[in-house]
Amino acid sequence: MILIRMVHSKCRNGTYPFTELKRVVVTEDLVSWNANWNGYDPPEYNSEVLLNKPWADPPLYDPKFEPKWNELDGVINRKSFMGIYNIVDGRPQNPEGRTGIKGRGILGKWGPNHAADPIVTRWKMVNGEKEINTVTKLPILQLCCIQRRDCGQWALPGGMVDPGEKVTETLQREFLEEVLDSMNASSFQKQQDCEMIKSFFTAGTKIYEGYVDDPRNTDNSWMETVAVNFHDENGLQVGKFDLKAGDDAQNVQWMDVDENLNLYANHSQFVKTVVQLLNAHW
Ligand code: RP5
Repeated sequence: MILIRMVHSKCRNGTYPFTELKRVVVTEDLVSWNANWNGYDPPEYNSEVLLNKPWADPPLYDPKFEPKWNELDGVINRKSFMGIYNIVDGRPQNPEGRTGIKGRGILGKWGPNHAADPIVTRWKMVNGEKEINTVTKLPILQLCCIQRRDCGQWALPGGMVDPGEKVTETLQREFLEEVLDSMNASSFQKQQDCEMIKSFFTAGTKIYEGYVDDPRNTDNSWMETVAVNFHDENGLQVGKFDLKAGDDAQNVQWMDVDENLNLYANHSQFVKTVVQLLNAHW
């Protein structure tokens, strides 16, 4: 598994997703909370969509809301992969630094919001052989990705870990919901395919766990993920399926992977690690 160190950029500057609210401009040298910035006072945004939703935290001012920060809080995981995060004025502080907006934006949880991302890959084939790139002489990897319905960007078919759910369950569930449209599909409902999928998703390689540079992050709420590679070496398992978008996806495809890959948040970084691991063309 790799350690990705980066200064977040997708959750800095510009407007907050689905709003016209402008983030305070935070230059790279001022991202760290250790960088002195007297008078840093970004606007606050808490989406109304979150009010009274069973999957979202109550507002911080709700006297009945007594979260256990940095702990497993009942079935809600408020621990961060990034270590112990600070609580400042009663609010969790983004461990990667300033984002130019406070509140929790459109994220359900204050502090870490845990997701899981399956990185499902197969080789690109031509006439029954792996297709080789003529310049690098390396085989071309294909990645299963979805086009997100909320912003139209291509992304890994990940999703939130439900309270109490194991990450391994989330990885398979999200893939089925978003990519094979498990609610409506008929082709793979045969018993043997169900068993194949189950066993395919037991053999993954963990690629990353930690902070996601997600455009929805704020100073007080942020995304974290566990990204796991599931590679179909011979294309006879999940690689054989025609993909069908469902749930949050508006489109889905096996996408050829190379250095031009441009996915949502910092998903491309996770995929680059898989490319190196499998010695594929980039
Ligand atoms: C990203 O948001 C994660 O890496 C994951 O892909 C996704 C989960 O959020 P939803 O797709 O459920 O909105 O930060």
